[in-house]
Amino acid sequence: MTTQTTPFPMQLVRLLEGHKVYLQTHNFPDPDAISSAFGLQKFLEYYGIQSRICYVGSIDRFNTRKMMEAFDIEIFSYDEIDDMKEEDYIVNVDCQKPNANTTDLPGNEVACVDHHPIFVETKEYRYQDITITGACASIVTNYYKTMNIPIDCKVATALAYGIKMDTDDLIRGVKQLDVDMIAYLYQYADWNLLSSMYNSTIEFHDLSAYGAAIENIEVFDDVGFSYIPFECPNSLVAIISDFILSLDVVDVSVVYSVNAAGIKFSVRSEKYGVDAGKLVRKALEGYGSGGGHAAMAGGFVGNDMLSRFGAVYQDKIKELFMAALKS
Ligand SMILES: [Mn+2]
Repeated sequence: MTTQTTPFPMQLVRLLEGHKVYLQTHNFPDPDAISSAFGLQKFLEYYGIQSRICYVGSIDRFNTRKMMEAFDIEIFSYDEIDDMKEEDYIVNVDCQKPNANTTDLPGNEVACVDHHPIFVETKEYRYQDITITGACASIVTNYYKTMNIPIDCKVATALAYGIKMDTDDLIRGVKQLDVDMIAYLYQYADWNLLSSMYNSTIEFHDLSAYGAAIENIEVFDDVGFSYIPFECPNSLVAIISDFILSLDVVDVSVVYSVNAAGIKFSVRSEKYGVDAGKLVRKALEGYGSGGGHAAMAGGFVGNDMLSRFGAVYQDKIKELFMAALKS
């Protein structure tokens, strides 16, 4: 006797059928989060399920905003949504609840499609596809391949962009699935459109943040610390952390910006044995929150806790990270 099993992605379709669906990305969504949600939205649409993509925070990068236009993506800030009800279904995309970067919205989080490690506190989802890959967009691409359904050119291009961005062009945290999915998308995507996404990626006013980071850099062993002492978008802090990591003498970078609400951290590691996610979590324990992948992670310390850092917060931050590295 053979048993007929429902292919995994179809279980998500069945779960969502008949419900009002929101696809919620992590706060301040990046290209991987947006492309994954967009890919999933079109996948569900193929099976007759309508959904809205939403996020909390802002879309503060030029290249991320450029995606909306290039790929015809419609995405809503939660501020623009006033009719979400408790019975509405939410799919967490490129994030998990409860995590500091995933705001708890009124709807019911029934499903999760993500590539971040599972936290102890991760909520039980009715549908949970958490696969450790370089990009969440790879998981979503695989849904099309598994079900062998057509993929629109703009969707394919957006997914390829998400994979390329989150894996730093297939070198950061990359897994076989990422490489396979880029190969799969190649035939459907518009590679000229994709390459145009790489033109003009730095905005003129970003230069002041780069300038501050260069001025404030200090290197201890192979750990590069730097900070931007003024308001700076989260995504730019992340890009500057990548930039500091690219220095020959730096294998672990800790970059933070001082914003109105507190200090936002972006941590990178290319050092064997140093897991960026665990490092930031440990360093900020008791002060704030942090987490992420082995290669890239983020953290936050709110203003209420800042007083405990003393007059020279830069020194305390160095001390916390160096201690966490040594333990
Ligand atoms: Mn991602």
